Amino acid sequence: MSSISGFKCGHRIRPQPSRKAVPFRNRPIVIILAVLATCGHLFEIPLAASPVPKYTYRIVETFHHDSDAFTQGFVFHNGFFYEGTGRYGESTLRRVEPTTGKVLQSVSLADDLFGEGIAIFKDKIYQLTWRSHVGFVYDLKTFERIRTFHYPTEGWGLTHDGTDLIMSDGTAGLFFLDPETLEEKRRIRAHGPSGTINQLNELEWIQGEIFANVWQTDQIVRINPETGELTGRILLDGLLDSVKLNEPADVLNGIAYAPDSGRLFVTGKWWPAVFEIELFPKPSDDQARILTWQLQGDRFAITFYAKDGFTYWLQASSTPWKGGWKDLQARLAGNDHVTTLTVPPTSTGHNYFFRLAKRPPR
Ligand SMILES: [Ca+2]
Repeated sequence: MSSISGFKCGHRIRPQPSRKAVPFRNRPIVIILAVLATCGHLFEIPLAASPVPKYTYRIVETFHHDSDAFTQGFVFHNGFFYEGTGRYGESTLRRVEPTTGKVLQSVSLADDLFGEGIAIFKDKIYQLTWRSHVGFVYDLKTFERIRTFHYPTEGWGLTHDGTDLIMSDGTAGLFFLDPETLEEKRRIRAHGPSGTINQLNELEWIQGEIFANVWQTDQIVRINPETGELTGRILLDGLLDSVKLNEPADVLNGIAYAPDSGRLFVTGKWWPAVFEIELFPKPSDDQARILTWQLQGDRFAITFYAKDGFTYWLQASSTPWKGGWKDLQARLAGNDHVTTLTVPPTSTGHNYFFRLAKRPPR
C-alpha cells in the first residue's frame, strides 16, 4: 500500500474556501474521565492528560533582515517592525520597513550597555539591557529617551498583555511589571510535563498567551500567563534552510505579531531574513498528509506536511477508488514542516483528488 495520506483532504474541484488549519487555535488539554457502570459498580479510568501539542510551520513570505542586527527585541506596530539589538558597542533601537528591511529610524545605546527586549505600550517603547539592571523608555515617534528605570534581575525579553509589561530574565521566570511604576506585580514560572522551562528569551503576547523563544533552540514555547503552564511547542527547525548565509547566523530570537491581521513574524540574531510563518498542529500519526488545496488564480495550491527522511510523490486522480494516480511532482523530500506546491490544473489532467505516496505508481 503506497498511499500515505489518502485523499481525505481532497474534494472534487470547485472554487471554495480552503480547509486550512486555523493558526493559533487553542487546543484545549483534554482530560479524559471515563466512568463505566457495570453491574452496579463504578470503574474509573485514571485521569490522563494529553501530551502538550506540537506545532509545525509553513513559510508564508520571506523578508530581508539586517544580518548585522543581533536581534534581542522584535515587535510589529502600525505597519513597521521595531527592533532592539544587542552586543556591547553595537546596541540599538530601530524602526524597520518590513518589505525591504531598511532601517528608517535608529538610536544607539552607550557602548557599555547590551540592549535586550523591547515592548511598545501606549506610545512608548520600553527597552531592557542584559546585565546592567537598567531599562529605558522612549517616545514612540521621536525615539527620545524620556525615562530610565531599574530592575534587580538580568533583562532578556519583553512584551505586554495590554495591562502589564512582561519580562524574562533568562530563567523560567516571567515577571509582570506595572508600566507606570515599573515595579513587579507578580511572577510565574514556566513549566511543562518535564519540569521547569529555562532560558526564556524574546517574548510576544499572542491571543492571551505568552510566546517565548527558548535560548539556543529552534523552539518557541507557548505559556499560560496565569499558571506558567506550557500549552504548546512550536518547532521551527530548518527555518533558515531556504536562505543563503554569507556569514554565520546566531540563534532564533524574535517574535512579532500583528493582531489585526494575525500575521506572525520570526527572525534571529544576525539572521539575513525575517520569516512570516503560519502555524499548523504537527501531525503525529502520519508520515505525510495533504492539509489543504485550493485554486489560487489559475493554479492549484496544495499544502502538505511531510516527514523528514522520506521521499514522496504528489499524485492526482479523478477516480481514486479505481486507482489511476498520475504523478504531479516526483521525489519530494520531507522536511518535517508544511510546504505549498502550486500546479496548473492542466497538469493534473482534470484529476482532482490528491495524495502523497511513498512510491511512484506502478
Ligand atoms: Ca516580541
